[in-house]
Amino acid sequence: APLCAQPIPPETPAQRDARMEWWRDARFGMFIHWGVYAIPGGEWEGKQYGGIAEWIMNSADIPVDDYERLASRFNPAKYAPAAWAKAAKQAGMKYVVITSKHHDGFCLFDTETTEWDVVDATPYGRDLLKPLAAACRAEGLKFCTYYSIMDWHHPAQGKSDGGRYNPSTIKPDRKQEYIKYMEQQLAELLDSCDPEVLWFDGEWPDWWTEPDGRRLYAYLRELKPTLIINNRVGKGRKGMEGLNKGDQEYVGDFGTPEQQIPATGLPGVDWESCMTMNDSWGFRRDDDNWKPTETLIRNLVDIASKGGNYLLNVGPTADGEIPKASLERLQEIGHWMAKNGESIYGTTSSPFPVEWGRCTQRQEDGKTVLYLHVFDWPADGQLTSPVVALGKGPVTASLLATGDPVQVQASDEGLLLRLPAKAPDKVDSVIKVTLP
Ligand code: H79
Repeated sequence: APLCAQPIPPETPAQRDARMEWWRDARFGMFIHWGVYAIPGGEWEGKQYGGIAEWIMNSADIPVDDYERLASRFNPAKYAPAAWAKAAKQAGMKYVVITSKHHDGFCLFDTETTEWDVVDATPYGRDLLKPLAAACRAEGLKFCTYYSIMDWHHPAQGKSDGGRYNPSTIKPDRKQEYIKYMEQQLAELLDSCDPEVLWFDGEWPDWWTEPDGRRLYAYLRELKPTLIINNRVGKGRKGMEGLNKGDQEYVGDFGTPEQQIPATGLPGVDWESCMTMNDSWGFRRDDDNWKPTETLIRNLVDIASKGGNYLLNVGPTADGEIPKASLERLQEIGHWMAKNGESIYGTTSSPFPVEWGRCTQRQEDGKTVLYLHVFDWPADGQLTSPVVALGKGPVTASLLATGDPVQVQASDEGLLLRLPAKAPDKVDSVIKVTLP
C-alpha cells in the first residue's frame, strides 16, 4: 500500500493520477531559498555560522527585535524574476518552488496578517512572488511555494518581548490564533500567486499534530482542488529520509527526502528529493563547497531511475542574484538535458538494477523503451543489460544524444550492446533501446 495517505477530500485513483500527472512527468525542479537571512549570509556580529544560513536567527540566537532590523536593509535591486525563470527553464527544470515564508516568519508576499513582510517592512516595498509567478508561467514552468509551519517571529511562538525563540513550543492558548494566521496567509498566497504545489516544512514541533495537518490539507484542497501538497503538512515524514513512517496512513501527496536519495523507490509512492548545490539552502557567503555538475546530473538520473523528482536548490543573494557557481551548474545541466531530457521526463523507474549506471523506461506505442544511462563506459566496448520481456520483432538501439545507431543482440537472457571505444559523454551516455 502507498505510504502516503488517502488524500482528503477522497478521490479515485484515476483522479489522483490526473492531479499528480504534471508533477510526475516533470522530474526536475528548482528550489529557491530567499529571505532577509541572505543579508547576514551566515555571519553574525563577526562570527561565521557554518551549515544552513537560513537558520541564523536560531544558530546565532538572535532576538526578534535585532533580527527585524535586517528588513530595513533588504532592497534587492538586482532581482530579475524573468532571468531566474529563464535559468530554471534552460536547465531543463519544469517547476519552481520558492520560500514564501521560512522559519523566520518573514513573508516574501503581500499579506494583511502582519507587517513582517516584504511590502511593509523593507525599502523594496513590493511583492516578490507575484512577478516570479508570472515569469515562471511565461516560461511554461509551474510556480510553487514553500511555507514553514514553525514561525520564530509570530508572538504565539517567538517571544513578543523581543526576546528569544523557544524552538519547540507554542503558547497553548494562542495555537488557534496562529492556525488562523496561517490559513489567512495561505489563502492570500493562493489568491495572489496561485501556486500549483504547497511545500510545507517546520512541521516537527510537537504542538503541530496529524489532525492539524489533515485540517490544513483539506482547507487548502477546498480552496484549490488541483493543489499538490507535500507530506510535511502532517506528521508522516520519517526524519531526513523523508518518506512516510510505515505504521499508519498520513496526510500528504508526496514524500520529501532531504539532502539524500532513497536506496530504492517504492511502487505507488510519489517522492521528491530536495538537495543543495553547496552546503546551505539560504545564501551563505563563505560556502564554497560546490558539488561538481557531474554529481548533480547523476543525482537527477539516479532519482529518475527510482521514480522520484529532484528539487535542486539555489540561494540568491540579498541583492537578488543567483550565485554564479549555481548559474554555471544550471547551464551545464541544461546542455546535458537538451540532448538527453527524453530519458528523464515522463519516464518511470528502472525495471532492474544495473552495475554500470542507471536505467529509466517509458511505454511508447505499446512498446517498452529503455534508456540505459552508462556512467561507467566498458573498456572492451561490450555492455550487457538485463531485459524483462521480449515480444516478436527487432530490438533497436541508438545513442540518444546523436541518434547514432548502436549494435544490439537480444535474447531472453538479456541485451548485448557493442559500443564505440570512447564514452561520448563522460558524465552519462544514454542508449535508447526499443523493445518489441
Ligand atoms: O528549508 C531547508 C532547511 O532550512 C530546512 N529544510 C530545508 C528544505 C531544515 N530544517 N531542518 N533542517 C533543515 C536540518 C536541521 C538542522 C538542524 Fe541545526 C540541526 C537544526 C538544529 C540542529 C543547523 C545546525 C541549524 C542549527 C544548527
